[in-house]
Amino acid sequence: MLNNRTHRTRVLVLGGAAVAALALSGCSQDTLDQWGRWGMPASASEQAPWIGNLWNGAWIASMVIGVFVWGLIFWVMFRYRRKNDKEVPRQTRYNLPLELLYTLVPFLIIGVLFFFTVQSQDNVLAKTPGGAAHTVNVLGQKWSWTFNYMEDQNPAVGAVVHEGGTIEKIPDLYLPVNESVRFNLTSADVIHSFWVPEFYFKLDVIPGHPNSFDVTPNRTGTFLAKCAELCGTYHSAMLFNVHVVSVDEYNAYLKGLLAKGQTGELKAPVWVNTVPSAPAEEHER
Ligand SMILES: [Cu+2]
Repeated sequence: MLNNRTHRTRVLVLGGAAVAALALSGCSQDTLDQWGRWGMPASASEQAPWIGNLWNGAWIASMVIGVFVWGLIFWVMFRYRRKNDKEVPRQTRYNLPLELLYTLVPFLIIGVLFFFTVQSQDNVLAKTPGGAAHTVNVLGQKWSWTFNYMEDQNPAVGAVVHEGGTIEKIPDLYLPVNESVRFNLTSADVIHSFWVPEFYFKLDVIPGHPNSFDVTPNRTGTFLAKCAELCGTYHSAMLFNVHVVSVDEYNAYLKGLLAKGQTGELKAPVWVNTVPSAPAEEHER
């Protein structure tokens, strides 16, 4: 009997391990790394760990509580299952200390999560002491983005330059690595949301209510960013590419915009009139 059971357990464990190995061998290292971050992309900013740690911590706390609660449920199910028709347990019962405990413990859990949420929020919204090294004024518009690089104080560029996206052409946003950037977000029409997933950060772009935040990109690369607020018919077209590059490449790119005559700050979208009347399907991404 015991041997049989041991044998069955061994078969189950080996079978489970084989299935797990097969499932995992289909994953690339990237996918495995992403599992380690509970689904988050690899971060690319100095501020991202505040959100990353909050995300990981919340998942771990949820798992611990989940396993504990599932354990209690199954323990009660088996321990107090009906064993015969004569003995029925008392159907009404209370336990004051236990009831106080399960009322207070959730408040404690919420309190801990609240503390870490506020702490992370304060840190990702903190402004760079003495001001950020660069300023980008972002205009959200139906249905693209305009980026104004306020680089008139930057000797390497010496001017305000801009790039405006259209619904046909996704705009590029260049950022210098390891330098702080202040983003000022304004909207020309409806509420959009500025979201670079690798920065673990998004902020609403609200008409009549300028929002701003500072971020320091710390990993070079090209990241696909987007509008994270369902803002209208062509919301799905509101993508933009973020290129985090060296300071030299950043300055060179801005000088390229300067050479093309894209100077001054674009405060109103001139692109709105270019929205085509084509069916929405053609623009789904
Ligand atoms: Cu939008």
